[in-house]
Amino acid sequence: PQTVYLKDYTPFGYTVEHVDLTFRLSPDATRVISRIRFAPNPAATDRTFFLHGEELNLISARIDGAEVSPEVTDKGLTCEVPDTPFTFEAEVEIAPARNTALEGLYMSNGMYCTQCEAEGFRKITYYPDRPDVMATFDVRIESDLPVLLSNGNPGPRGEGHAEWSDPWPKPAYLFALVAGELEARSDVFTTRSGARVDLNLWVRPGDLHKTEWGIEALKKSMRWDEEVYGREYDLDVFNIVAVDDFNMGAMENKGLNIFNSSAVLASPDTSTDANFERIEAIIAHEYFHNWTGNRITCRDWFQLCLKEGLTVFRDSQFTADMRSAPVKRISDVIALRARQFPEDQGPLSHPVRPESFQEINNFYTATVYEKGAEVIGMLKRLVGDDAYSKALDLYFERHDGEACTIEDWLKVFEDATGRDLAQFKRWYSQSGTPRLSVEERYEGSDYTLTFRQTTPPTPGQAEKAPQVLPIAVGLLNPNGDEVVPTTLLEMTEGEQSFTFPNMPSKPVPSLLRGFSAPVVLDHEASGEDKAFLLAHDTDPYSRWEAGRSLARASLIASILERTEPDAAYLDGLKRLVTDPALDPAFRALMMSLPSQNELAQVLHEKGVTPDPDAIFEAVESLLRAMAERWRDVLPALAEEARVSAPYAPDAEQSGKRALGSAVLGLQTRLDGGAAAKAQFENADNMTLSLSALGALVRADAAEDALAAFETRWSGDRLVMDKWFGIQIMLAPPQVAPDRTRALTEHPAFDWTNPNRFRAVMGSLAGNHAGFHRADGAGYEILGEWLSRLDEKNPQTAARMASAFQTWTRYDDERRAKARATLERLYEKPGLSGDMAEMVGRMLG
Ligand code: HT7
Ligand code: ZN
Repeated sequence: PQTVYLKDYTPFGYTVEHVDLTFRLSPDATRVISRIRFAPNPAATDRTFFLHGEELNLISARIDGAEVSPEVTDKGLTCEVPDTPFTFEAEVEIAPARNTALEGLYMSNGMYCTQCEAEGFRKITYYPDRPDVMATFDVRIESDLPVLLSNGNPGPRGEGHAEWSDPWPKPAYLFALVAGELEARSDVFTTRSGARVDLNLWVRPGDLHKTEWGIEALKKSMRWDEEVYGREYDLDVFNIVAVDDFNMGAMENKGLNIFNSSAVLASPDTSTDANFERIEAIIAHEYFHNWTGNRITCRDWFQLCLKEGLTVFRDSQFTADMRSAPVKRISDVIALRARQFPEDQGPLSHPVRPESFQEINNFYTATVYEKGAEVIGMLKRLVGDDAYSKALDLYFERHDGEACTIEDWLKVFEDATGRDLAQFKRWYSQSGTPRLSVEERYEGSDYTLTFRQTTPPTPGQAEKAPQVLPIAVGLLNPNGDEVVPTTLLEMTEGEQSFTFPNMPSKPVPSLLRGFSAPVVLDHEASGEDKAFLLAHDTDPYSRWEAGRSLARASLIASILERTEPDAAYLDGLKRLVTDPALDPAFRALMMSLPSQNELAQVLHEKGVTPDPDAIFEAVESLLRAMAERWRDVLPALAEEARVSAPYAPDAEQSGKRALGSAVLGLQTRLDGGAAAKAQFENADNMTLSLSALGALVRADAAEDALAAFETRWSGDRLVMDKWFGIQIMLAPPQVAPDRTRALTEHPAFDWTNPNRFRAVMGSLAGNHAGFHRADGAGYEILGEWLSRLDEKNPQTAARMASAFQTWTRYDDERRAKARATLERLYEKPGLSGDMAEMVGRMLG
């Protein structure tokens, strides 16, 4: 595979004025007829006429009506062309029914659909398949299927054909087509300037009862983007389609979003509160792309964070507004530490804006998305809310209709605020997680904080320069009063001190409030200071982090020194968790412990080889101690968490159920599963049913419940994904690999469906001690299945291979077994480029 470099960017030699496409749909022989109007690009010097095209059967090609014979390779075609504007026409044949990679035009349960981001359009027809080539598209679809959809506004519809016209210039990756026997839930949205927009959520017959939440989420998103960002929708219709076979969550195609059914379909019977919240966020995310991604797109794929980081940031703001802002912030930090930190601290580390890649599909990562969003959050903190709004207005005004870069993005902030962002730009080019250490000094009445930042070397980047760190700090008096409210310190040096004068006594610092920068804070605060912050901090994130840090310390001590769980921490936490004045959702978050993966990373950083079994045991014994010590309050907490109103997936009810689920986990450690069994039998919604099932699986007492669940839900693919996943994810580690193997032999293990594959293999990878079982069985199973899936669907297989990204942390025996699995994969004849890049990077 070839490596592509950001520094080599050159514009395409031709602009595209307009594209006409005709599709004659047939599962094994779809004809695609294209008519593309090209003109020499005055901004380019290289006039090579190369059109991407892969897995296409070229039937004929014409330039200005005259037949031509282009030179065709397995990557595309080249051709002699005039040096004045011309029309290129091609007719190709493709086989959607044989497309198992789910890129380009493919079939899912008898329905045609497309996925063109990042480079799927080249599997539909010959085209300059790059995001900086933007054009208007007219599409005609010929098929007897009842529903025929494409981008833009609908044109004439006749017997066996439909036409669509998209007036907004777009890159090919936003092209979409859907055809099938579908039904819609429809609604109408009126924009704030009075335009009517028809909304449709299309699903397979039988799924209509799962569409209400999606349509409501869409309307909320449309209104929010008008109110908060001043962005209105710009077509007469907005279509969403649910598809069962999909490589990722969803896709923001112009006017025709395509969703993995797991990311849009919901009903109280079949979906958990977490599903409802995720769906609301993904619908918002894809909708927000209409401006941040579609109207303003990326110049090249190195700029992916331009649309993804910004759109994740916008969807987080939306969720914070719809639900609880502190709960959303803490959840985002948990997710960042679970997904992005391991990536940034291991062999797959790369900058938010990568400088090279072999396969762009491998860079739809937590770093580009979530760290990309954190970078925007820091920018907003540094310039302030008003300046952020001004800069965004300027961005939309200046760049509407363009394909942009991170330089364009930063320039609007520089122009709107007068700030120099040269140093800030390092957040886009330097990989790795900065570590921030702190020293306190109290002299006279001056209180001084001295910070030091260092970023460990990452692949290809040995030396790191200091980055701009916005550090939000508050100071508390020993009596618990806040003497200095949240203040933003702007750190730009490797080492920097900040003094607070006139402090009557030595305060307790509350550092990095709101997680104001995505760093690891190395602060050796005393146990008393942490307990004090747990009790008194006014910043919800810092309060949560104080508890988290006490839990981490207790767990590390019990792993390394075999100490008993920290009783003072458990008592402090108990006071907080039983405080009725606090939001139940926040209390549930306070009860969650650091993940086993995070503990492994902490040990690794301390120079200790993590033992997954010891980590598992330490977590279990802390939870047992918590259950014992809180025995007297658990019934009242369970009662407090009970919801008597009819089910609603709102923040209030979900918070209560989250608290109830955490409490049930503890109760199960005391009663062996009696309360969980009762909850399972009486549950009238999936949240309660699944939390009970999870508690039973963890207690190894779920046999009957799993059988009953399977009988009830065998006809619902999305629910069966939960059934497959939960019994592996929460299995006792020793049985997890064998259970995984047994489930791969279950008749419903349709492994070519990405959701089902992820439910099984992703859950094995998520069972830390199970995946890293000492005999290497976890590595072997995953390796075998990755190898098998790679032959059909390289994109999904390669993404899942990142489960191995931490393999070098562990002991010699585990390392040898993981290495052997990775080497076997790497040496497999015919391995995809996607997988070769991922495994190659992990082997180093
Ligand atoms: N922009 C979309 C990314 C995406 C994607 C990328 C590669 C291959 C398949 C894909 N499906 C969706 C989704 C998003 O971030 O909104
Ligand atoms: Zn996105």
